[in-house]
Amino acid sequence: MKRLFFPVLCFLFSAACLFAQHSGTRDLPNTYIPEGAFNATLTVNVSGSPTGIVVTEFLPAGWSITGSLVNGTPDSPKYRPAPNSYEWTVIFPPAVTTIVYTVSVPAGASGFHSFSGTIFPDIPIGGDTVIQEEGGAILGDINGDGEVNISDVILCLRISIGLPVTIGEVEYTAPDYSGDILAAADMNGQDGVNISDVILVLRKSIGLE
Ligand SMILES: [Ca+2]
Ligand SMILES: [Ca+2]
Repeated sequence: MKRLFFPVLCFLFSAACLFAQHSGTRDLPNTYIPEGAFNATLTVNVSGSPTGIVVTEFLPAGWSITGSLVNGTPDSPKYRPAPNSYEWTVIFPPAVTTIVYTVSVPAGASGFHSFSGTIFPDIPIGGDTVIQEEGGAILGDINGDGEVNISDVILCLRISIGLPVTIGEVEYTAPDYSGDILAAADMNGQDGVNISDVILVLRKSIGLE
């Protein structure tokens, strides 16, 4: 039993290190302009005193990063074309590490687009994920009447469980519906339309988002 003590202690110690995770939040503007540019901010809370952290952001196809500041200093991320992503390696990161990057939007962009990212190895970056075209449809306004209310919640719920929806006397059916409907219903820009999106539409309809 005594002989087991040391390995068990080692295991618990390394497990504690594994679970001491970094976390990150993305801040995006609400809207973009095709052929325009905007700044996005990543705030990473660094756990412990690592030698370095690696932060990767995945951008919509055709969108690019034209410059970035890491803790206020210009820094060029490593670009990977497939998937369209940018990677920063920050050596001896401060406890709160900030990455501000400038995004160039392609001319043909329209509708909603989503961002995602990770802190190595696979910690997802939270915060804002979706950005929409300025003057475009409202996220969550599935029937396109200009507001997000209980009708949209019901439509989102029906889409999330694959039921047909009728909007403006046109019936749309699973799984295709229409691109605009799915884009407006996919509130968090990930994993298609599911119960998480229904909750987000509900929250928006009562002014909580
Ligand atoms: Ca609506
Ligand atoms: Ca979703």
